[in-house]
Amino acid sequence: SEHGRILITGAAGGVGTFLRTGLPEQGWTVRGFDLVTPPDPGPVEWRTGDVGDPAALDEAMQDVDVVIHLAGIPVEDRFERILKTNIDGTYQVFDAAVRNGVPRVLAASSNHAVGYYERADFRDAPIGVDVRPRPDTFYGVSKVFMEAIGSFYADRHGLRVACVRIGSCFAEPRSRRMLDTWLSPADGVRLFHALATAPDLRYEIVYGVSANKTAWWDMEPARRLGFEPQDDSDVFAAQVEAAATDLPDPEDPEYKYLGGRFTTFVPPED
Ligand code: 15L
Repeated sequence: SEHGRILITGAAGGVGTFLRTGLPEQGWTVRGFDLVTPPDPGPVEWRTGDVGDPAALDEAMQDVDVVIHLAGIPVEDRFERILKTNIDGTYQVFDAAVRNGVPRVLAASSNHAVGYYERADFRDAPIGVDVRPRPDTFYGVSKVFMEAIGSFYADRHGLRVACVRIGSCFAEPRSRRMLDTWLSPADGVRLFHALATAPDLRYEIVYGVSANKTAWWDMEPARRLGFEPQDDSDVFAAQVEAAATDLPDPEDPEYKYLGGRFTTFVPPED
């Protein structure tokens, strides 16, 4: 294909499904990797496997130009489970990329790596990508680890790495908070396509949100790498407001913190 082959880990998941659907139209050959094959894989190659299995990753990474690493538990969970799937799994993916000569890894970090920052402190200027991490969950801690190993492998091995602190990537914003944090599926495809092709990428952390009127995250680092968001959550504002069952109380964690209610989540018992 025009650009080459992208391997997407976690390709059966929410963001994975948006990307494996949209990236072929941008000129990529897409190979999906996940624990399961979805009923509707679409125009992609597929490998079934676990990110904890180095041999499965070695096989999946043959003839791959870019890895998009999405596989992982997407919400808060017990530390042992986050450790295995998100922390060790992310190590395995980065290590397999270097071992197999894949030059570029784009990894799905999250707003929850910095979820304890307070909106009230960023009224005058958006929050930058270089602030100290302030994870709001063990899940967020695993994303800080992802950003750290990405930096280490970029410096040590010359791997080209972008870590995307994704906001809320769903078909539509599902809550008032998501009017700020929404990344439309189409903008998600645009963002990962830009990062996959940016010639000068060495190591970057970027935020991943659409051109929302109420967003308060610095999008310049992503724009410098070629991302031009086209969507604005504003078109859903009336619908979201009509469906809301609470008031936008600035002291409610949902509105106070960048990570919203993740700041109050307690990992589930077995
Ligand atoms: C995330 O990191 C989660 O994976 C996703 O399910 C959303 O909850 C999103 O953040 C968010 O902050 O809205």
